[in-house]
Amino acid sequence: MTFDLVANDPHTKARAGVVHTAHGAIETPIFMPVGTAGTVKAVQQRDLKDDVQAQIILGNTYHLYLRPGLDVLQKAGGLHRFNGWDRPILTDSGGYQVYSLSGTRKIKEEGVKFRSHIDGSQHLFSPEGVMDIQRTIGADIIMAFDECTPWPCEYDYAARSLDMTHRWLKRCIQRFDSTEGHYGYQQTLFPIVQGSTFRDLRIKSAEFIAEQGREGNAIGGLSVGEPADMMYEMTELVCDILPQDKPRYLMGVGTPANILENIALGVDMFDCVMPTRNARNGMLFTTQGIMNVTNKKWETDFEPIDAELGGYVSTFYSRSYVRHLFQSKEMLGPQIASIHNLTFYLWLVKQARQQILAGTFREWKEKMVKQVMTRL
Ligand code: PRF
Repeated sequence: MTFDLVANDPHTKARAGVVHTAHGAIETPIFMPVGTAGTVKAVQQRDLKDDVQAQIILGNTYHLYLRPGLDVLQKAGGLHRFNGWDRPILTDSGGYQVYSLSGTRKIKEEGVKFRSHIDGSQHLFSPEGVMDIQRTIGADIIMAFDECTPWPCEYDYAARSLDMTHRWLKRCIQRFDSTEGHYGYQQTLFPIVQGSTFRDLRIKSAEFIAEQGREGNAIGGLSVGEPADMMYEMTELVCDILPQDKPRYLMGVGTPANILENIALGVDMFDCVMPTRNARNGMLFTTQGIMNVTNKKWETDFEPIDAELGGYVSTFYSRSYVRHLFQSKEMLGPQIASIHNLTFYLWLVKQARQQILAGTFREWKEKMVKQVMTRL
């Protein structure tokens, strides 16, 4: 994997770049739709490509390991072959899902013992094991095994957890660098900065991660309940330490405003369940603001969902019709809403990239943050 830094915005720390992977290029800043179980929920791969114009999607080690399991994935020839998505894929390590999803779990130096949320069976995720699993899944970008601390978090806990995450990273690197991909193409390992919302821990972690000299770096442990200003303070601090010439991935962020503010601080890659999860509840993100399409207000609004956005579903279906689909609990409602929201998120980062290239990002961002967060 390589990264070309194409432009630095003159007025903010925003950048435009291109990430090259074995499955093609990704223009940054980019948003990556979340495909937890090997599917971006309710959206076909064809629509992800043609309508949403997704360049890279996510998968989750935790879910894919439990179901369909490694045997199936290995026999399929990896996740790309299994789900038919031939563009880049990134897998998260389970260093987040194992804490949020599994019932009982025990964190030790060796790794994390947990019970499956599906059948209660017992498993151990170790740094080495998680590298091996992500080799079998075959994503282009794989993530280190970390502990995402909850927020708020005692300083002592955050400090001890961070040291363990750093020791785990060393074990991840050791395993990753002594193994090869199963399917004949290169994969790359991103380490993850932690340290909760403590400035000294974040600095220590960013310096440690930078020293590893990997091809890209991630920032974890944010957007876990802390105020947005605190998140921005941490991202800025960390981005100023991480190398300029490597992509920076902020994990699990966020609202359209969060994405624009973090782009301004030097983040290149984002993922979040928000556009798809909220779509399934009838929340639509549009160029003019946020609408709850289930509201009575839209009952006879026959305008398209978002004429300005363009794209097939957003201009073809009316607000009234989508509201009706949600009222009737029709499956097509969540499908249209998911495609629409993802199209909007990909549009937003593409616009951001163009504004960075044109040197007009700062003014545009100030206007857009207000506009896209307006409650319609
Ligand atoms: N670590 C990992 N995955 C994550 C996070 C993290 O800290 C977050 C935090 N927002 C989302 N996904 N491995």
